[in-house]
Amino acid sequence: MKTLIKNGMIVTSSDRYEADILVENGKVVLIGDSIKDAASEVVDAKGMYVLPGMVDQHTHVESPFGGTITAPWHTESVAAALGGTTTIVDFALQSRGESLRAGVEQWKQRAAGRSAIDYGFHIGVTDLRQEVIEEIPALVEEGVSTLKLFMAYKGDLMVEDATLYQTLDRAKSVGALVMVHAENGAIIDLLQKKCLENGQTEPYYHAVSRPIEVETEATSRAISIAEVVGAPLFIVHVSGEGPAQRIREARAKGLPVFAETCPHYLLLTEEELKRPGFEGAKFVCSPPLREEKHHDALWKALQDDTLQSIGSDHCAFSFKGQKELGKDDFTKIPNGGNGIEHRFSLLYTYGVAEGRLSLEKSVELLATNPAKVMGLYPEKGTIAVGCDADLLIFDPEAESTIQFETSHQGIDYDMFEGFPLKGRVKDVFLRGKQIVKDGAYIGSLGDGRYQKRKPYGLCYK
Ligand code: DUC
Ligand code: ZN
Ligand code: ZN
Repeated sequence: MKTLIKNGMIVTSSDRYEADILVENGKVVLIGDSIKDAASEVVDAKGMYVLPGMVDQHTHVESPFGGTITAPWHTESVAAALGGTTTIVDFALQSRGESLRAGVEQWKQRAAGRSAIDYGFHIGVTDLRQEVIEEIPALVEEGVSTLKLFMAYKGDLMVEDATLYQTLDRAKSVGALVMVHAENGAIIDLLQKKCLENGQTEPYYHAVSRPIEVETEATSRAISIAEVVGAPLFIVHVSGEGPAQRIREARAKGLPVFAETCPHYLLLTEEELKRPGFEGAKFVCSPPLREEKHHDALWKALQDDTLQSIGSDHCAFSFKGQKELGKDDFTKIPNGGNGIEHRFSLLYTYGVAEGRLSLEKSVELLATNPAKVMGLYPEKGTIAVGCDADLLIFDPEAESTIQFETSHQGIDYDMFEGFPLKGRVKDVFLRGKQIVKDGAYIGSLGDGRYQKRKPYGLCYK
């Protein structure tokens, strides 16, 4: 099956030009002017941007977390597809007492035959024993080339500094990249207890008990430990100025430190947590939303390459029955929000259309760099002859507003409710197969394939 996409404006992280794209057997086989191929199905992209399928390196789909489970593959992968994302790297989690491999196997089984888009897995390490350390090389061979450690969630997911050191050391020897959730779990634990002792149980105290200084400190500590080991490091979900500045300084020293932020840290503030009627719980995620002044700091950090990518940290719980678990105690509210569906459109609207980022830069942040850092490049993350035909046709003229009723994520609210959007994801191709047509999902669950990821990616540079 051949497909010819004609007359579109192709935009990659480095180029912008009008050309036709010929797709065959799931790959881009030719890019050029006025391509003629009688055997092809023709799609006219006149007046549209043709972009690489977006890569979201930070999702939690159908994941046990905070005493409940996030929204499932069959809804979240379709929502991602409709938003122009063709590959996610999802967080598998090790259970205490179990192997890393068992965690990855569980996640593979859940996704198999139920994903609309391609997927890979990180493994979240929670229980590092000697035999677990010894699993790392085999996992890298299987394409799980990133590990995540939590410096927060004392008594549950949190690991000690020695564990971080040991993991970095073993990972480095086989080209795996360690990712950290950088917040000081011990101090958060103290501050949470203090709030509860004072009767401060509402969602806003989630933010009070996790001030940005605990993130700044843990970011600094993780960077120092990685420096001692001589290993690269990836810092997830950077929420504001302090941690961004520590990362900037590390990179200026030449350290291989990489980092992301997320749409909610760029566009929402901690004021949301004060919504009446426990509605603030919808905005409880970790690190917490910050004061508005941090938005500018994060846009600047994206512009000056302190942060290399924007992941959604999609970790979606419904308000009813899930967020409500913390009705009388904010520490019991499951941490996480949504973003898998509208990540690209939000960044196009508030980044590109508002003049903060060029379209090329946003492709870099949402597709090319995630693919590079996650070891998926060049098959994913760009448009070039030989790469996977993961393509997104984007209509820059359309306008809409985010509404829970018209969103596809499997939860009962949307954190970005009421946000106006510019542009629209019109068509999406996954390895040459059209899965979104004129804004409607036409693919099948099971189109998505597991992606074996290469070690290191961008970190090699
Ligand atoms: N960390 C994440 O990366 N996602 C959800 C919650 C969290 O703490
Ligand atoms: Zn985290
Ligand atoms: Zn996350």
